Amino acid sequence: MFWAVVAVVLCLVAPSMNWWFPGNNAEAASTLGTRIDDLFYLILVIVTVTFVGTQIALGYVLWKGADNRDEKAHFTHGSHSLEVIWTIVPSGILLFIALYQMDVWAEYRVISKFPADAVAQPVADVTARQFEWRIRYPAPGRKFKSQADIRKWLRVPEAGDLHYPNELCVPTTRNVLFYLRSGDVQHAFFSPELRVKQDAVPGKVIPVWFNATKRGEYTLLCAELCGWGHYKMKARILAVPENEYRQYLLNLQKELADDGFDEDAPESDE
Ligand SMILES: [Cu+2]
Repeated sequence: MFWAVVAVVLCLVAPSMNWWFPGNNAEAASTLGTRIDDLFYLILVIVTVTFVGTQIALGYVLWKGADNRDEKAHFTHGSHSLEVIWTIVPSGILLFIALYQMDVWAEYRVISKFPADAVAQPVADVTARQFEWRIRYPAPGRKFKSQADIRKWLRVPEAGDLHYPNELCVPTTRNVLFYLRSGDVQHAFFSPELRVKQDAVPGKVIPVWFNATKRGEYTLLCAELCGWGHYKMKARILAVPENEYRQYLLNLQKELADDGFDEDAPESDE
């Protein structure tokens, strides 16, 4: 009884103590993340009902058996019909979960199911390498050049693109898409609060989208052991309102154009 009470109390207080899912009050900070969490909770409910049910059944059998000291225990090699039942029922549950999650999976991974506005205008190109994240944005007010070639996964860096390491800035409440690639070995782009996780595979350019619902600074980690400096691949994702996002790009442009030599010298545009 003690452990059962501890378990229930822990489950109740965990979200507010930040012992549960990453994010404020254990809430996902992206639209799709919320649906991924819903899938998790569905599975959690199924597992909990099964676990509690079997434990109660076990307790009942032990309780009843302890009372009955006269009768000899019944020994059996198994029951064919029971075996059939406990194979078919879990198979049915697994099949149900597999079908039920297909929409979320498709929206998460299949580019033809991505939001069209995100696909039309990728915000960044993210390259993982030992041991950092290299972010490239199109120059403010510009789209990535080879827009028409996106489906062929061909995009060519342009003069004027903005490059910055270990910080990805995106606008909030908008579907944003970036392309993920690796410069060397396999890495994995992981943002726990946004529930975004995608391997960066050498030779592949992989589109990833999300919609950050709240302003915030979110963790970006490498989730694939990629070498001695793997631990150094902690970066961040800044989600800010649209106007601040534009200002961020303008500031970055200014910063990159600054040679840092003489503050009074006139700045060139490119
Ligand atoms: Cu890595």
